[in-house]
Amino acid sequence: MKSQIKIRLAIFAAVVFITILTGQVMALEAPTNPVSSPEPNGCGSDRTINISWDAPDAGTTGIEGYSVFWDEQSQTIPSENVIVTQPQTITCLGNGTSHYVHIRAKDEDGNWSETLHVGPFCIEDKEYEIPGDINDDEALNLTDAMLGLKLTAAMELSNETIHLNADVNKDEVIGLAEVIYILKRISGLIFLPGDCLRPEEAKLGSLINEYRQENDLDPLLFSKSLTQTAQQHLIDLHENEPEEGCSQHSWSDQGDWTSVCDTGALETWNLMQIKPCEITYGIYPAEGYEVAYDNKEEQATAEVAIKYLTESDDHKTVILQQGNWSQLPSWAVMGVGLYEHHAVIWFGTEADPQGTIEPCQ
Ligand SMILES: [Ca+2]
Ligand SMILES: [Ca+2]
Repeated sequence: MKSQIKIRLAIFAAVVFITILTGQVMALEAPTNPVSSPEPNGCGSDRTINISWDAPDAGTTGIEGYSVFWDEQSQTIPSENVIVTQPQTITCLGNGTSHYVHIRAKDEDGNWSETLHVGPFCIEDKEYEIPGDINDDEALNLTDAMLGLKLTAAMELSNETIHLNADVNKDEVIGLAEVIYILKRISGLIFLPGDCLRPEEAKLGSLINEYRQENDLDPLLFSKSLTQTAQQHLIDLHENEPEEGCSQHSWSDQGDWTSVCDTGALETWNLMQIKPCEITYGIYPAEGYEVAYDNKEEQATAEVAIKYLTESDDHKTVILQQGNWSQLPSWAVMGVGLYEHHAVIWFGTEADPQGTIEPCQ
């Protein structure tokens, strides 16, 4: 009898032990070995952060994906939403000394792991250089043109600083090319992305707002940062046509931004959404969302673009913020670009620190 009790106790103890052991195996540890470029704990002007990590050991169960969240706290637990399916993410950060990323994994049984915290990342303002600003006083005006003329004529200079980064045609000489550029720019003959809205762009923006109002939505402010993003994207699309298989939401490797070939995959969305941050050097750090029209045969117009965009379900759900888009906060601002064969509109949920953009004079 005693030996039977002993055996039962032994079996009971074994079951308890196995349960504890199984429980320990089941708990999903945090992801490990974060590798980032740039690395944390330094301060720099490189605001696009590429970070990868190792998946936690989930035994025979696979990892479904990861929730990733950035903020300026060191111990935040991200919400239970799979943001990326691969152990890698790229983001663009605004200025600040204590950005942290928080990453947790979800296995295919629906269990969420502990959280990996990485940081702090510190982003300092990169000095923005105005093309043609020969005396480097952060303004472009006739003083720069006069200085350029003096240099062209090899006249003697009186104590003026010459800023070699003002070279607009990259021939390592400050001369007539810069003078012509400066004069055209200050007389409104050359526009840079984000300067102003051209007539067809203003018209397309108004048509978007009319369409929203017909659908009981508020009209949106024309944002300088998002228009800068839209106009920059159009120049890129026009000069560097995306390769076959890459959509019109793609960006080339010919600019000061992260290139992306959009194939519709979740992972590439992220790289498009950070473009307002990359293009404005962090002034508009929030994400942006784009709809695009293109027609290789004809010059784009506001009338044709609005017809196409509002007759396509994929596009009108973005403009009217329906479907999955309704889960985001309401659109607060938009940016409009129309150039050659393309038109793009960007939407953002955050107000623009750069404010609104005016029609070109
Ligand atoms: Ca100047
Ligand atoms: Ca030059």
